[in-house]
Amino acid sequence: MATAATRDTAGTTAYGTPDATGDTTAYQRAFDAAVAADDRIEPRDWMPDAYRATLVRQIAQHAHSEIIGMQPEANWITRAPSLRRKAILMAKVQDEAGHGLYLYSAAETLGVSRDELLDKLHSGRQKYSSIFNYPTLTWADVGAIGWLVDGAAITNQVPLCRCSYGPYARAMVRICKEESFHQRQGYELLLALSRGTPEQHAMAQDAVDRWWWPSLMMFGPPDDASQHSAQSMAWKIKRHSNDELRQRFVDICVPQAESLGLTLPDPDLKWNEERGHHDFGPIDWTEFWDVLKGNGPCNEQRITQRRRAHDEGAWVREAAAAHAAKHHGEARHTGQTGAARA
Ligand code: FAQ
Repeated sequence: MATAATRDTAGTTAYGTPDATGDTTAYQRAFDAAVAADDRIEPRDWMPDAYRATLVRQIAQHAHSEIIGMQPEANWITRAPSLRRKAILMAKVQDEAGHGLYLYSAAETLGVSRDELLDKLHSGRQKYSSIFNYPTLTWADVGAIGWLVDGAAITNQVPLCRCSYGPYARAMVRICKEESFHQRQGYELLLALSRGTPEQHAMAQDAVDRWWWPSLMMFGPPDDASQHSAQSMAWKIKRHSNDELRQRFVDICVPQAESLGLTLPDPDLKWNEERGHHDFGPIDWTEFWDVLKGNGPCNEQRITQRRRAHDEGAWVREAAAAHAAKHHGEARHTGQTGAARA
């Protein structure tokens, strides 16, 4: 029978694997205690199967969102209005690819392969964020994505830096730093347009009008329809409910919209003194569930483009694997490690 968990020299807790009898009771107790104590669960620790499955589901969906999320903005790289804006946008889109890589790596620590996850994305068995199924019609949409979409992503993801699963939490620290940069770039872009010509101001307002409601949907269904929230919060994967984070985001955006000189497209938006929060109008959840079912304006386009990029990139992956194998063979032959070669 397994005994209590032990602490290693780095101060993390090691929970091992159940003994030959398969009895997991002691491990379950140690896992529960670690979660209660705000310890991190690490890849080699024992964890309940459902905890592992939930993490794979959420991290994979998050990773897929990052790489699919490159498409709407990449659409504007060749048409950015100046070299400065083009360089900034290229760096941002590249950052999103990097976020996808950190997250796929975090998912791999749970025993799934990247190929398997990509296959599930391409065959529609795993989701990506609803927000990326909306089109980027004008240059101002790049600003609205930075301000609102990255802003919503940060609001959701800062608490994930305290997620109970170590590799996910650590990936989120760096991602959040980069996302806050992205959010500011979107805000600055919209500010320039808002203070520009009447046509530019109108373009910025139109983009905010179109992206506001889908951004609120990014936080997921309302709490009473969120099937996973209660368990994910008990496991400290999620630290706040979907509605709590959505409310936080609305409260952050209202004064920022005022500074931008733009209006949020919600006639019901008003400060509620008693609650200490802004009230806001009803969200069209029919639209949200419809987008999740694949019927958003760009679902088809996004996944087709994603599959094409994957197929066309096959030779790059093969060449990289052959290169790595060759160097691995050389290192073995000469007895050099990677660090010694460098
Ligand atoms: N879109 O029970 P819940 C970004 C699904 S990153 C699509 O409440 P949960 C960076 C949900 O999966 C944006 N599906 O689920 C960037 C579940 O279905 P399932 C992505 C959604 O997991 C910026 C069902 O509905 N961020 O933007 C959505 O407890 C700019 C029931 O929902 C993350 O993924 C949705 N919006 O809470 C990149 C953050 N909402 O899986 C490029 C991490 C819900 O059973 C440019 N994820 N569903 O088939 C999370 O925090 C959570 O997974 C939630 C959903 C909050 C998204």
